Amino acid sequence: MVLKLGGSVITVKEEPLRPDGAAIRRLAREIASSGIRELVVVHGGGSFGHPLAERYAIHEGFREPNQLRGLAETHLAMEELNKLVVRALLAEGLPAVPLPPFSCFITKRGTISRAFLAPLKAILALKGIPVLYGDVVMDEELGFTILSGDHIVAYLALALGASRVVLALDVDGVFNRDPRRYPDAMLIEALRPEDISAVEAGGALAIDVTGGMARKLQEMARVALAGVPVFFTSGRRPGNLLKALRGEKVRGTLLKAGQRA
Ligand code: IP8
Repeated sequence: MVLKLGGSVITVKEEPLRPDGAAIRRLAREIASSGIRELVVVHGGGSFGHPLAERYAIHEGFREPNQLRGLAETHLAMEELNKLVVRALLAEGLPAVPLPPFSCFITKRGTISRAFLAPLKAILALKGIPVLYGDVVMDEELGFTILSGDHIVAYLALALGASRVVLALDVDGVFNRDPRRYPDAMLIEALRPEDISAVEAGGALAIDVTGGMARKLQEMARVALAGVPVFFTSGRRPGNLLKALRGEKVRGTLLKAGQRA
């Protein structure tokens, strides 16, 4: 299984470099209680990765030498956050092992073009839990760029033949409108990858997603189309992740090929 811990769940979004220690510890506890051990964890950047990446325009690629400093600082900040996540998992007795994406992926215009998965597979073979994260990466055309945790999740789910993917977000799942702006937004409990392409083509299903969620859905549609179900739930509501990992019923969105919409 591949699990993503959203950056806005494990950090305080409004304050640069501020982790949400309580959330990190609780999520680590829920992972431990789930009993699932064949697992890859990927976490997002939240207030550790994004402000620095933005300040140095890392996602736009190399333009001037000072950006290299930003590349280093963004990576170091992500390593700090990764350290907190790994330590919390270790504290729960889980065999978590940090794995820096900067050292095992190369992208081409932001899409993973080369991957060195031998260390990850070796960790899994020893029943360890690799813990990756959205990171800076070297890019074949741009020089460098940002590799999102979502892209890593999709890539690994397909490359490893995952049985399922769980995303712990700061919202309950996929809504028909942005729930932060519209209190009447409705949660979509079941979604097919075909519905997402229909949305992009201006189709009938009313999903008004913007920014982060739109990109997330595109990444996860690829996964679902390959037959790997993806479940979105809130990592902010205590107990949700535990239930989702156990496959128990919990509020969220199931993105799966072939089901009824
Ligand atoms: O939060 C981005 O990862 P995400 C990480 O999964 C950085 O999009 C370094 C900004």
